[in-house]
Amino acid sequence: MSPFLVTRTLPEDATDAALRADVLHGLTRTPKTLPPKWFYDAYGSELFEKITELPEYYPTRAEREILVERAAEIARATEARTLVELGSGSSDKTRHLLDELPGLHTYVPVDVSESALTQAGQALIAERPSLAVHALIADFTSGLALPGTPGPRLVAFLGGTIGNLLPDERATFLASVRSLLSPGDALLLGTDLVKDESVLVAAYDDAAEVTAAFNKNVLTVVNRELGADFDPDDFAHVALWDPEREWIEMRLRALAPLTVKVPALDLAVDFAAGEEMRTEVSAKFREEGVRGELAAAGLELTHWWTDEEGRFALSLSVA
Ligand code: AVJ
Repeated sequence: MSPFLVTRTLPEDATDAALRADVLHGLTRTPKTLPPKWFYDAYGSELFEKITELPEYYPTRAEREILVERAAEIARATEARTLVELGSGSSDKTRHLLDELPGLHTYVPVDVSESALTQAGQALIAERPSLAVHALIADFTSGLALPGTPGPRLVAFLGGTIGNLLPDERATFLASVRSLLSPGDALLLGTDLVKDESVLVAAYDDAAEVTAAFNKNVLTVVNRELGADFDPDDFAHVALWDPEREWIEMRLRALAPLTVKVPALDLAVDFAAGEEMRTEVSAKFREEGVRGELAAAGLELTHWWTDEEGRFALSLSVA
């Protein structure tokens, strides 16, 4: 049986320090913001799994359709011996890829969640005893170092999560991914595409209100971790399409004037009635935009695949 290694490059207390910094910064600026990465505690991750099964939330199904359809082609184009997956979570969709990569030697899932990594890693090892798994507990948005595994390497960043980054953050992120790649290596990137506003808004404001619960869960996370006294019922879920910037924004709107205390930060924050706090940006893309952002980071787009309905794209690019 091949080894299952876990390397932590993230200090144990990094998460706590980052949450404090994000909440302090986000609640004291105008307009107020909280970054989307804090949605994903155990309950938030469960809610996200539910979102992926909603009739309105098409991205997960569309991306899986492309992966199933194109996995063999991706394997032929890359001949990858190492698959690095950024934000691997449960490594669910990755299985389609793993099954089609006959020469694969090592799988490197990268995530901030140690529990997700160990669970997914153990399961994979059991299914594929010849595969080496080297999990990295790391924040892939800040300076990643990869283990010395055999090339060619394929770095996968799926789910459309790149859309959670603002344009300047995307540029920094893509440049840092580029710096990990040697000649012959490739990046497989999942991007949700611009489409009809009603389809986009419904995907982020579903009838069963699962996304509303997911959005409000960030308040529960801040309550638990920093002793804050947010009442989720004081806020309404808002999802809107910004046609200039071509992104969906999720916000929480205060239903009445209120003051929230955050004891761990020695902070009291006032909300005006109707005040909206931004909790997520989910950018939607076009082929030319993706090609341009990749090129700006020194990556050349070589393949562009969409689902049958043209809702979502996977792109392959090389250094
Ligand atoms: C996991 C970041 C791709 O932006 O669509 C789902 C998260 N937010 N519903 C997305 C999300 C609201 C999702 N990503």
